Amino acid sequence: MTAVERGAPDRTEAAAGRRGRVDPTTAEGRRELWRAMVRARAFDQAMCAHNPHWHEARGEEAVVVGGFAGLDAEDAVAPHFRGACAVSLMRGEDPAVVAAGVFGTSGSRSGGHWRGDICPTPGDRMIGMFSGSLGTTVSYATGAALHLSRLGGDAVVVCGFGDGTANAGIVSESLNLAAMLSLPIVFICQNNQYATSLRASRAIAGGSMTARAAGFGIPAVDVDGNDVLAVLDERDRAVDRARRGGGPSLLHALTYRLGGHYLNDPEAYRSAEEVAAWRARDPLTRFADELARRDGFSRDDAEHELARETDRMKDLVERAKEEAPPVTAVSASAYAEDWGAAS
Ligand SMILES: Cc1ncc(C[n+]2csc(CCOP(=O)(O)OP(=O)(O)O)c2C)c(N)n1
Ligand SMILES: [Mg+2]
Repeated sequence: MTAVERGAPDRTEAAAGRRGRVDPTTAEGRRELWRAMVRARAFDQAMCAHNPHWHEARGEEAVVVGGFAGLDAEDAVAPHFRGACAVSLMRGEDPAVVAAGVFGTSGSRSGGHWRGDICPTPGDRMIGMFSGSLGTTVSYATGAALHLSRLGGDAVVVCGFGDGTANAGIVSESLNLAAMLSLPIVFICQNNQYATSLRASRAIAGGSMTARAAGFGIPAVDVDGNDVLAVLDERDRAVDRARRGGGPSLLHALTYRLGGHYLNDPEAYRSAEEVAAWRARDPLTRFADELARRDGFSRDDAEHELARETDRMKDLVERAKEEAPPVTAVSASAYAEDWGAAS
């Protein structure tokens, strides 16, 4: 039985004639994706320079950008924590505000009351990591999809989670609910092949997340997670299905974490050769080569753009770090105004 048969509003009509907002068949669309990847890498590397606790997403930009580009403002997003700042930037957030949210300084959306530490402040229709408990975000995203399905219209949710997070029980509960209620949600498993030091190949029973999704009756595909165009293509297909009332889909995007789990990770669990082999498949280099071939965009231009953007991000991240909120701000919204008088 479909959601429409259960009495939910018919999404088919609302979705008629809709297309993704980034058109990768045009040079302009491809450049837009490239710029988003550059911003993702630049912000991430700027954070590495200023935040010793940072969990970098270097190497995973194709999943993040292809997975979350070109959505509408009405769509909700719930990215995996690694790479979530890039999604915030794609939603139009000012990088200085994203950085302030990570440091919990005065320029943040919360005015310094909330600190992201390794991920951005939640934003408009952006579900963040409210707790450090992995998998909870997937359930919030599923709840958001339930809400959107009841509103009518054709808005969807795109929700990312890591290969380690895939094993949290709440992820299975969420997949089950999404399938049973035919919710408008696209799940993206961002498989960077490790959960801290544990290899995904030794952790995911049933072969892969694609196989697991099939068990829930959710259409699922494996996609090359280092190819931004391939990810976007499958993501668009899945979004289109959700907009038309076809329910959830899952993309399993195989990629690789080029950096450690966090900055000072000794990485004793993998070899330098393995990392080097994947560095040769760096999604930015790969896409720059594609742009050179298809659009005459030179490799020099690509490198300059990345260097310039990284310098810009380093400056603004450094400034954000220094803007400490006033000490009085710490308790400003912790107590009722008359707390002092009442005691
Ligand atoms: C429920 C829960 N279990 C364990 C942890 C500790 N932890 C933090 S990051 C992480 C690895 C997560 O792996 P994955 O989902 O693949 O994301 P990645 O770090 O590879 O991006 C773990 C186990 C946690 N935060 N929450
Ligand atoms: Mg992982």
